[in-house]
Amino acid sequence: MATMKDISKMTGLSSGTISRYINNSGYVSRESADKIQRAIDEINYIPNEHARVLYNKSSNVIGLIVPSLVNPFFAQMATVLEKNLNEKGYSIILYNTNDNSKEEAKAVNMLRGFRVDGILVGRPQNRDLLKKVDVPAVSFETEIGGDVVNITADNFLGGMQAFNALYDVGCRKILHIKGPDIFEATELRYKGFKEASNKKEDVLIETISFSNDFDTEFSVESVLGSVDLNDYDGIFVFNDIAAAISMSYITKKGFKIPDDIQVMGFDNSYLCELLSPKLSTIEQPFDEISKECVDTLISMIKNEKIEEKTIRVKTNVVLRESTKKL
Ligand code: XLF
Repeated sequence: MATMKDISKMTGLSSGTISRYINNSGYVSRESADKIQRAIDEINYIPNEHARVLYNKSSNVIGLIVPSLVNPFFAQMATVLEKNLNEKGYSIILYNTNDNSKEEAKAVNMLRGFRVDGILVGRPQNRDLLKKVDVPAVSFETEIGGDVVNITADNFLGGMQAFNALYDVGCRKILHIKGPDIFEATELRYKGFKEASNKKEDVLIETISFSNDFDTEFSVESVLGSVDLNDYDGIFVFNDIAAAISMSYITKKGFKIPDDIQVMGFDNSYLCELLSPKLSTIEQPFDEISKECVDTLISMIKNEKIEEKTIRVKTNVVLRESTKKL
């Protein structure tokens, strides 16, 4: 493996000059810079990142922990976050935990070992560990406490919007397929949905739960098998991927969407446009959430004062084909 010494030999320049060029940490003449770069290209030199981190006291790397990569919401969030971080000069190390709290704890500790400048974690579970983590940390969607900032869609508002949207298109017997109890976001969606439904007297509401988010072994029969779909004219599902699974089940059972049953998801992931009929949903604005996460984390890294510990981003109703036209 090529080293700085090799570059020094090839260029006749001191290791101090070469180190300043590589770490971008001081003056190097144009002529020396060109010589060094030519040598780097010739021997395919890759800087030792560990040495660079020690030298610069910063890695310009952010640890990004997501609970799922099969759920399009988190895949899309990871994509947007990476793009926004790259634009600010940061790279990422990505961990997927499959909603496993032990894997999440392992990821947090590994990232600290890699000396990342900050951690972004989606739907976290290890509150105590994250509260005492010694690098700036931002959670997207779960309240952690301590110095960890929480940036989230306004899930309570989203739940209310989902109910009102279904009510406005005529649904009066609505089933809510709720997310697992351990997800703070979906509990809030449920509470918002309930609160909005309490304001109407001519509507019947029922709730069942998925015990986990979608994984590749997921069996929809085990959740919806006991439901008599004839009892409902509308279904609000806690996220888009679960809505997609529910839609295929409803169609297989011979019901037409939206004529017999109208369906509303949550996320506004890319999946909505790919389904047939296209899924009406509540939008969690990816770009805005990601931008807030990145700007806040970078401010924390720069030791700037953070005024708000929770930032809620407004959700929006997006009507497509799985609900009737008004
Ligand atoms: O944690 C919630 C549940 O699922 C998250 O925001 C999601 O909506 C992503 O699909």
